[in-house]
Amino acid sequence: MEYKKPMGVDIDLETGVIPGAKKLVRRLSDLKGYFQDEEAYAELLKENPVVYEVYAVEQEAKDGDLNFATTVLHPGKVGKEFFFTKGHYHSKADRAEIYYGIKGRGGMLLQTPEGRAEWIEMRPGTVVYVPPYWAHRTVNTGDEPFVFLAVYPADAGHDYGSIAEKGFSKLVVEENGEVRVVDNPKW
Ligand code: M6P
Ligand code: ZN
Repeated sequence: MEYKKPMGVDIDLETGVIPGAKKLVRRLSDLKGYFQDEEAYAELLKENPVVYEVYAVEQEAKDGDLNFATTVLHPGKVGKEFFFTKGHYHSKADRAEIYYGIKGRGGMLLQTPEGRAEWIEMRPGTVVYVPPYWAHRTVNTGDEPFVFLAVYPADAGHDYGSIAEKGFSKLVVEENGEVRVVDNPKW
């Protein structure tokens, strides 16, 4: 039997960086078609801000092993809609996931394949359980970076397809200075 070497790493709780992790950067241009307000999108695209960064420590995609990643989701809006991650189902749809809030404010939108959506607020210390089969997207509703940790099966995979096409049945927007979860008119 070959045993893998155990490890411990310290997440920088201010920046969300995991030393030695693989860094992925998503800019606004990577989220084409995701936001409702196309005019506001085109305007902000001139700056093409970084929307989020992911620091991932991933294993071979084998049953039983675990990956973990931090996400640093920057504050911002496209029109009324708060910045969010793309959101995905798992390629192996029955794989669950755990999120843990580290810094900033936001929440998670979850959705079943039938389009039933749930919104869960997250602050530092909040644990969110993503059950099997639920798509999940995080949203920054604050004015500082929203940082969280995710732990997920190494063989879960990311299925972006249907969310990229149709989005979620709910939107998270700012209306009169308040955070509102409203129906997606295009759903
Ligand atoms: C979390 C995890 C990652 C995911 C990342 C960004 O860190 O769920 O697996 O990649 O968020 O989310 P997305 O892939 O939907 O852009
Ligand atoms: Zn996931």
